[in-house]
Amino acid sequence: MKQQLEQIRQSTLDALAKVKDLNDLEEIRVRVLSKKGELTAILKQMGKLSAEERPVMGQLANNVRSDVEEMLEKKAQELRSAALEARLQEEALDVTIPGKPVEIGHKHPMNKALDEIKEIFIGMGFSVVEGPEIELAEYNFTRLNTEEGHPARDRSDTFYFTDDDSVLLRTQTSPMQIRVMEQMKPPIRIIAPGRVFRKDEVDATHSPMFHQIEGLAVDVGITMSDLKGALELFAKQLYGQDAVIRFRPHHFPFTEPSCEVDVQCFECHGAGCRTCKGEGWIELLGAGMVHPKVLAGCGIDPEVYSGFAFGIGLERAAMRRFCIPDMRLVYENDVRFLTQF
Ligand code: 2NL
Repeated sequence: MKQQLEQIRQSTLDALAKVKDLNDLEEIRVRVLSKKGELTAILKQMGKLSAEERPVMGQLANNVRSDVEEMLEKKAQELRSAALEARLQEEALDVTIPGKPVEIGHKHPMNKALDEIKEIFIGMGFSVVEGPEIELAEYNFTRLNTEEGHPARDRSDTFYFTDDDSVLLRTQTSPMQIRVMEQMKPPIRIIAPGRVFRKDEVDATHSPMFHQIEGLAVDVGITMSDLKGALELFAKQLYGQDAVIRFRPHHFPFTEPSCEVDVQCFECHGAGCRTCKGEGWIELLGAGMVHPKVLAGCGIDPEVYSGFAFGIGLERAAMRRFCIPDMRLVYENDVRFLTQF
């Protein structure tokens, strides 16, 4: 029996030398230590021993059992730490390798131009208002002294939603200014930026959707010189202190008198070149003194109050500001174009 026990100890030791993983180890444990295992089989024979032999063998059997358990546990620990070591090797991560740079975007040239223009007028005490793109013809035209039958209301120029031509995509942002005049008492100083829509074919200078910034100032004693002063300041801030502007007479239904404002070409200083198409001047915006009928229609007494208004085409302003030759570039979002700003 003693021999058998020593034999178990030895054979376990031999088997352990060949163990490759925890499964092999478990097999050994079952074979030796389980209820049907080798060691248990021997212990069952203890009854046949004499009273003197029994405690000696019992002692030895216990020694063997604890030795085997110890060997198994030691091996298990070795296997576990070897597995961990292998995994650490395999999943090694070099945290010192420089990361891939994240490309940070920037504002679209249109938004840059819009922000600059907003800042200039905010600096003159104007507030920014925004309103709906779907409008009533009443606000888009009639209240702006543009009666039914006026060519600007033509179906070939305007996107109408209804057969009676009463609801449309706004063709200008002025309807928002009408809404403000209805609700606010003067003094009023607002700019209204936003998308506007006209049935134009796409080419280098036209799009059926474009952006406008309209401005409006209404108060007691506002005159044409306030309009000239404000727009001169605007042009100098946008194009530089040496910018030269001129006012040309014009006609709009909603202003009287009306004018267009040009800035002298910054390439040729008036001589005529490609940038200004030989004109020497570049059109900047349209403006005028708010028509008394428009004021009266909003409940503002034109005998007491007067105002000036203007409208800037944002695409054109941005194209001039950043020397962009074709409006389509502004909408196409080609990164080769956008990354230049
Ligand atoms: C242009 C011309 C203009 C206005 C817009 C306006 C608004 C109200 C009353 C009177 Cl509520 N006028 N807006 C006035 C003159 C010109 O825009 O060529 N825009 C691109």
